[in-house]
Amino acid sequence: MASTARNIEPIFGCSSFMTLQTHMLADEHRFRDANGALSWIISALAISTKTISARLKRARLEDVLGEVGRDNIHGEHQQKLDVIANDVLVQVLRGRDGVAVLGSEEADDLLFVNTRTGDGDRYAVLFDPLDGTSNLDVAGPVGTIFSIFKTEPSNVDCLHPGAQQIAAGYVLYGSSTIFVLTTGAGVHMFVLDPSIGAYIRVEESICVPKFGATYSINEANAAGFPRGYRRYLQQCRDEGFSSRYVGAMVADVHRVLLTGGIFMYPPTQKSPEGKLRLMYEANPMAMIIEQAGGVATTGCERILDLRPTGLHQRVPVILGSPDNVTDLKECLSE
Ligand code: P6P
Repeated sequence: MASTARNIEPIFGCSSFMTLQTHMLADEHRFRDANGALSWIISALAISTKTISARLKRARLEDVLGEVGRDNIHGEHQQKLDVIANDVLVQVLRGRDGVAVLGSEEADDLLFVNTRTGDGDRYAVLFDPLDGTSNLDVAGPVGTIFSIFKTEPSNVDCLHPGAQQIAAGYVLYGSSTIFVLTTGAGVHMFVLDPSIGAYIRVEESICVPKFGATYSINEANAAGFPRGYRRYLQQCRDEGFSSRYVGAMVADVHRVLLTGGIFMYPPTQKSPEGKLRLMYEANPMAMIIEQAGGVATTGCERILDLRPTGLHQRVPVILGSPDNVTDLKECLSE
């Protein structure tokens, strides 16, 4: 008696149940010479960020909030969780064969972990292990940002323009833990299901809305902004925009990715070059926003075209919907 195939209920409300791991295995086929090294690195980022997410949720219970008592290379007070997140990422990533070089916001210099030449591709992984840590003590959102380049161990600086990134993304530790990834073929979003310990794909090929009536900027620095920014902000207020600013780039840019609008960190009196770092904040977020159809610029040039001068170089950052960035650039050019 032939059984009739009954309708199988969608799992997690998704008709095609896909984890981050199965997404990467399927994605590999796009790379002719894929040998799994990139998937193995994304897998390392997955297990690392699951570990970080768990530590964050227990931070106050385990008394790991607050400062370590020393500053990083940027003169910023290192938080205990900055160091914990950095150490988790370094320990897991250095164990993956394809990783040749690591660069972290929390480390002065590049870390060469596997200079063996010969078989297989080699990658540099640059990251901000925990971005927005001033939010930690008040249980606000924070994130991990990563940028992946192909490289040769012999190429000492590993500092390439962002347009050469092979992959980029971030993990937002907020009301849920969200992994957003691009490998150059669109932007895809995964949500951590703690009950099974897996990142489940919930959206593919995300597109930034063409326009959004929300701007995100630290207006406390307005006195030091170039005049065109102040003119644009007044225009937004006159047009009834909402202002949303969390103080964690991952959270503020994630809002732009999903609902449109514009995120800006302009030059300020305190940071004339801008505050955000090119290699592990601006570049990866620029790849994500451009892959989703948005615009990523310093106000003068495309972020992904910049030729880096150092691992911790700072740049002005504008990430947003095409129409919003066009309006801002008109104000900047007046
Ligand atoms: P401010 C966090 O310290 C960070 O690097 C980004 O995540 C965030 O967008 C920015 O700095 C916030 O800086 O000066 O507004 O506190």
